[in-house]
Amino acid sequence: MTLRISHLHAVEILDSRARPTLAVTLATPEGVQVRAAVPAGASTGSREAVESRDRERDRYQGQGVLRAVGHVNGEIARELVGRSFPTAAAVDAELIALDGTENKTRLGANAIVGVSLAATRAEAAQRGQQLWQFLAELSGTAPRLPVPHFNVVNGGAHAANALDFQEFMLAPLGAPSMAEAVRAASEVYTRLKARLAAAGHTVSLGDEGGFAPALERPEEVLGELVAAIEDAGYTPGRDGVAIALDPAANEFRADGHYRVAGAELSSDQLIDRYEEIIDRFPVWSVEDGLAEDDWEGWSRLTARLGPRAQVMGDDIFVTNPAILRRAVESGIGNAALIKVNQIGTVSQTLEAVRVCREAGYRQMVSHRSGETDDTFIADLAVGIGCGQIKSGAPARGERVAKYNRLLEIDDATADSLPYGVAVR
Ligand code: 2PG
Ligand code: MG
Repeated sequence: MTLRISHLHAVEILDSRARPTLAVTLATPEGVQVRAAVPAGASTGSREAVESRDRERDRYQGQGVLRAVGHVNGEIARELVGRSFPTAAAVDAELIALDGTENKTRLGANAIVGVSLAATRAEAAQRGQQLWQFLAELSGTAPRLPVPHFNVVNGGAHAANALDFQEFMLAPLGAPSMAEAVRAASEVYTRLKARLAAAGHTVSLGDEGGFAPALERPEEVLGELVAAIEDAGYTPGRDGVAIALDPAANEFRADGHYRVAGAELSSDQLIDRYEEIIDRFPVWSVEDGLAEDDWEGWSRLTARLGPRAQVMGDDIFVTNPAILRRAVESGIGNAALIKVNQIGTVSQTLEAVRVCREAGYRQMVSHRSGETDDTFIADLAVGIGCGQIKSGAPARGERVAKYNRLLEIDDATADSLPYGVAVR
């Protein structure tokens, strides 16, 4: 099979946070037409592939992406249109070579990832396969429906409240199916809203569709979550609905300390705090518990929490195969968040997944806080068979688009795919 590109075009559109991003369309002479839209983060790791922003102050406060759009429609289209590639991975290799920088700074990671996502979709369509089936073949894994992790309370860089921890997620580990997981999340979300409103809190939403109450201490939020799970008739814990945290500690690290609810904590004091939290609440996964530059802290974090919980790296690993290899050697973390736009191409993302798999690290596919209607990550999660995804709350169109795609994959496969976290 060859992938011939007859048309490639980018346009500046908006993401869910009113910031510009790109949509890319790609067509082949055989009549395949696909589209991909690019997400963007707010709490980013310093070693992520670098997106291109116009920096023209009088236009979108400098956040425009017309230069990235121009790169797709100019240099990249000139290079790719009219050519045949053996695979979408060969298109990725071409993009990486054309950019020529370590972090995709020249053409922009947002331009490159848009083309990479579109090329992957096009190859799947050309082969007459569902995207998840094609990705499963590429990564050599048995497809699986992932446990969705619903971010129902937002703090940190995703909300204007005083909560330092960024994400409090519901993880229906004990649900019998994708449909029941979505149902549990919706029911708990509704109960949580009622509880917060009854306690006099605002029920306005953060960037990922979770509530953003004026609570400060993470333990207070966890107490509300456990109560809401029970109110909705579910069992808090791994047999029912568990909880996952993404404190995103980069964002509250200052002068070698961590600031949590007004207290200044050392790495070890923060690890103590996580241990107490895991003792008291059904928290099964902690992402970015410490900052990306605190590797020594991370090795103690992994040793102490690892036997009891998933120790997930996001900003520290940035879906980068080389960084992941170093982390594996140093025993940092036992799971990795997977975000295509952190590394910038689908093939490098699949390489990061391979590194994790070989090392016995679990993976969770993730959205970004700035999203679109694109559902690529739902298929990616099914295809790589990792059994975990996070895509925000069970509310707001750009978040539920991914969960709805998972429900449709489940239906289309007549419940034949297993549901649940992959045993590594
Ligand atoms: C995270 C992500 C997604 P952002 O930290 O895991 O939830 O946030 O996209 O802002 O980096
Ligand atoms: Mg994170």
